[in-house]
Amino acid sequence: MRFIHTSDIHLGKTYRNSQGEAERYNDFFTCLDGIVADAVKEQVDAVLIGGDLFHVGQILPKTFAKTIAALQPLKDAAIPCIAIEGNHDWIHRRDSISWMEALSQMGYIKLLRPSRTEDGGYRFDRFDEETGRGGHIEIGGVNIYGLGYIGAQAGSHVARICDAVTSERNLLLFHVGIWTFSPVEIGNMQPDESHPLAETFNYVALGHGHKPYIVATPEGNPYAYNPGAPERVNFGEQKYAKGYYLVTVTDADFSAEFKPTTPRPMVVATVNLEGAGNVEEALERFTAKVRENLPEGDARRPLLELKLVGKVAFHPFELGRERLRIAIHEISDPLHVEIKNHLSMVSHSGAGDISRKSLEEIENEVLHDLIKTGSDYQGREEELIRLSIALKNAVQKGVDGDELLAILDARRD
Ligand SMILES: [Mn+2]
Repeated sequence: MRFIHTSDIHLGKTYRNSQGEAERYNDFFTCLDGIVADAVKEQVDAVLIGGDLFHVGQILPKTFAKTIAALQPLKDAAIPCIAIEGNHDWIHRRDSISWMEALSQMGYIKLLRPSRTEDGGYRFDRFDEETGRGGHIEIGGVNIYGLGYIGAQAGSHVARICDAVTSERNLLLFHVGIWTFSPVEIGNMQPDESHPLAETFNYVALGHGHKPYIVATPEGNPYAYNPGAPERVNFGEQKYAKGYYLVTVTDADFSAEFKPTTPRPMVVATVNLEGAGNVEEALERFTAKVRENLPEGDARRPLLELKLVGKVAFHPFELGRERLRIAIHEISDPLHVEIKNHLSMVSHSGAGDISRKSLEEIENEVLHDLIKTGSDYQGREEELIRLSIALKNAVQKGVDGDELLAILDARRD
């Protein structure tokens, strides 16, 4: 029995209101197309998706149509695609059917989701092809159980999950991160909480963190595999290995081979303009730094995130976004650029005393003054400033409402 284990495809993700919006939107489908083509070529027995097939719960109709087109070759080749919901696919409205459920009812995926018993236990009902529902399916002698995303308390559910499984040669699809491996802030569990899964499951197919990793028991037996996102979803993922696992099962042995994918080039660079005397000099240094960071040997237009730091002798506002964009386009043709201007100005106040105030410091002071005028907020200024800035950064990146709510939820007691 052989299967592909992938996760966190994030279909529907793009940079809104960016000139590269349409091309970036297609990247994630191209990535899925490649994995599907490999599955058909390798004639695997199943494709497993560990959650976050979609970037948001409410997708555009065209995203749904393109997903069906991407999954069609699997359906034609009779390769079952088994999926769970991630935090990004979660739909909160109980009265409407989710896109994932629709895909399952239409036979494009087999969406696994457990039921709960009255006393809080788990029940994995056999998957029903007619309704497209269930929590367990057997393929080639491997018992596949699907759990999806169960939130921040995942670790405390492990015993109940294992109690619900009595079969042999078991695999669990679980959208959760393991601390020490996963840089995701929300929805992780401790390794100690996770290790007991190895007693019931031969292979835990993880999703959630976009960086690949393998978790082993304290005795050194690997049992949980996170393939990461096969495309670079967010800035910060430029150094992660990108790919999926091709897993071969022989008796009770699950052997996972990491197969690399080809994500779009992503560059994150800090440009230090310390001491630049005027805007022309700063632009020259900026252009040189960008040039040396541009990827080579890849014809695809890169994604750039550039952070400007240092004390300069002119007003940082002179280096506006448009001016920087023009400078970049003289040497490169990026698909999308994000610029973080953290420049501060050398100011001469008093008798030769050089003091500086960065944009960040000014922002902090303004927020501090605003927040402390509310008596309910007094004493919590630092926490609320951090939250405000996290939300501002997220809004500037164009993240969706669901993710903004997740940032707020994570800070809530
Ligand atoms: Mn994800």
